[in-house]
Amino acid sequence: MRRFGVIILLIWISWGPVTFESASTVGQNQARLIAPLHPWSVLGLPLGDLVQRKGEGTVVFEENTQEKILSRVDYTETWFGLDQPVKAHYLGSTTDPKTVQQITLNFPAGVTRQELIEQISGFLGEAEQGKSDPSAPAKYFARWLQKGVRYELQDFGEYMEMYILPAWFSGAENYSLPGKTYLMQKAAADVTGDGKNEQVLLLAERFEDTALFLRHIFLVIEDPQSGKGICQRLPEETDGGYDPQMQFHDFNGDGIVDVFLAAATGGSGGLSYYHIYTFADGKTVLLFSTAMKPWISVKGKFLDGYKAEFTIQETNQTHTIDLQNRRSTYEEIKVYRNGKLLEPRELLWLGGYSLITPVDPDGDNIFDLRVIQVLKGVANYDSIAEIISLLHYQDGQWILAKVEVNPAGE
Ligand SMILES: [Ca+2]
Ligand SMILES: [Ca+2]
Repeated sequence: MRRFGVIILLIWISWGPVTFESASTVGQNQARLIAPLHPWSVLGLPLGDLVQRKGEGTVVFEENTQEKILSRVDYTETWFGLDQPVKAHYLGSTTDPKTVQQITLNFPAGVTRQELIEQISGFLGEAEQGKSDPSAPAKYFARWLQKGVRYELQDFGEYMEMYILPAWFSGAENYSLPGKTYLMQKAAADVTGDGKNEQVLLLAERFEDTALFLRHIFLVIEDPQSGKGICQRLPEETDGGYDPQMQFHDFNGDGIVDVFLAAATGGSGGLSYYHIYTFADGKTVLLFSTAMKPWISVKGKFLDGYKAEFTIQETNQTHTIDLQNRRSTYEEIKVYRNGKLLEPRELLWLGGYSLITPVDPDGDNIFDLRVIQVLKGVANYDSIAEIISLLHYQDGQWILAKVEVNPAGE
């Protein structure tokens, strides 16, 4: 069987020590790595850059009368936290410069299909799986979609392979979207309220093939029968971000699930954009966005004795925070001298959103928003208090239901 579909000449070259990069380019929350380099940042990368970043590998050149063209690089490396290393082939495109267009994994013998699918699902979520078409060479398949990357496992009986490819959205032209639109997440949910599920697709356009920051994020709501649908682009000023995700909850209490969207902005403060759309009765309404009016406003200042005082306008409550634990820093950067403020200084309230979580405190299946914002002291790095508010949707508007203050880091 032709596994790679191209005639290749293998040449073994060593490039020095293997370097495994940290996950910092992918996202800090991913405690366990899918692979040494996440496919999302590798697919589309020039092969030469891949070798530079990953170091030693087995380099495969295409046969050509004039020159040797790098067409593939192989590494033996850890994937999906498996005990045994996996043979990973990074296949180059036919275009110039050659970029990684597919990663093929050969799994070691000794792992059963069920074990493997279970292990991978721990990283990628539940698989779509089943027996392959009788005409296909493989016996069984399992597929995952995660973060704009498709993973397709094929069990050929004697061996198992996985093909990893960019998850291009096949219907881009139906909605006048760019050809390179990624499918980030898909779900079936009745967002219109007619009792039938729609196909809800979270799509994104990148600045370039390996850019981590997404240029635009879109939602497509499709009727799975007719394939017809609508495409909703997020509001232009907040339609970019990293790692967008959607959830389905009813926020406005009409009994129909709404679409909650989160995307990190990647700023130094670790902020995110949030949106909620409702598609009830076929009408698209933006129910919530972090660009809407600020829900709370905070004003405060430093006080003598390493303290700060601030007032939340909406609750008209004043809070005092003890800042003794950072006295040496404040003395060093000349905010205080011997506990005395050198000059009047206000606290920084930037109003950005650190985290918004859908919550249902009373269990009535109508969700509220738990909103965390951070009050800063002398600079963005100096978080002094977390302001946690609860927003509840009622009679066509969001109402501030509760506000809590916690010293930062506690
Ligand atoms: Ca529906
Ligand atoms: Ca609703």
